Amino acid sequence: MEKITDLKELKLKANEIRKDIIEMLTEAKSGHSAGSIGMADIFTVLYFNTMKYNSKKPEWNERDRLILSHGHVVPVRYAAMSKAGFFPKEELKTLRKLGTRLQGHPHNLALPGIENTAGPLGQGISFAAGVALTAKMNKKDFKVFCLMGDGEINEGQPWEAFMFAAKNKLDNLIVLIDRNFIQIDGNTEQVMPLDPLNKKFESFNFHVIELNGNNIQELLDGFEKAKTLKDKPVCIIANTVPGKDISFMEGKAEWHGKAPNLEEKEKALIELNKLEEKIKGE
Ligand SMILES: Cc1ncc(C[n+]2csc(CCOP(=O)(O)OP(=O)(O)O)c2C)c(N)n1
Ligand SMILES: [Mg+2]
Repeated sequence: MEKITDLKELKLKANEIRKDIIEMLTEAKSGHSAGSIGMADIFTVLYFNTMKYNSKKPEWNERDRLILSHGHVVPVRYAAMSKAGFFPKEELKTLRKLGTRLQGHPHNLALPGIENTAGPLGQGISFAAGVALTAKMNKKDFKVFCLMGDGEINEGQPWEAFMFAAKNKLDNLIVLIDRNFIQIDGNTEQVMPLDPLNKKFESFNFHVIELNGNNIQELLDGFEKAKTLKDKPVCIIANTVPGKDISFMEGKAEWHGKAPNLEEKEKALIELNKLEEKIKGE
């Protein structure tokens, strides 16, 4: 993998990923914009700094496992994976098309590098806990990263998996909650309040790290710290802005499951291109 430490370079990558997501979703005419765009910084740091993997040998046994539990944000993963060399950028255009490897929800048998099939919320974490336990039993030292939506943990199943992970002291498991305060029906605190989320995880015997999930430096530091913590699984509560850097999308639950039309695509790309110039000038 390509390990990038330069902040500016990482910021530019995240911006490119956001542009790719906009292009892909507009072409597909459907998909989940807000969550995917909001997680661009997280995926940038994971794929270009934090995780160990080999995009030319996706099955390499020592790789870190990235398990995406809220599968609907997979466009951000595809955009990062194509940049990391798993498949050509051209293929991004096939998102959600008939017969594609880039399904609207991830299909692990379709695309090498995708660890789990997802779509039904709440399940990826159970799989991730199983992988982490197996790694411990086999004395493997890779990490298991499990990314989850905040609305996703309205489901009961994750809490069973969290108890299981704590019981088994799975300190090789790093759960990241995309705390963007939106879900399909609106604001998370109105639909099903989660706060105080940090206290919930502490009481479930997790180490808890809270950070700004749109701040590259905080993400770099947070993941490095998470890798060193012992005896308990780790939960990173990553506060993000859904639709980040696209003015008409930021913070809006209506963009949870909607794709931009052609006009909205142009507007978004103008904003992201301006931001690119700004980052270059920093
Ligand atoms: C078991 C299950 N129930 C319902 C859905 C429909 N659904 C898809 S995404 C979503 C909202 C999830 O919220 P969150 O995890 O916060 O994602 P975000 O809106 O932030 O992208 C729902 C209810 C589903 N995919 N699986
Ligand atoms: Mg959410």
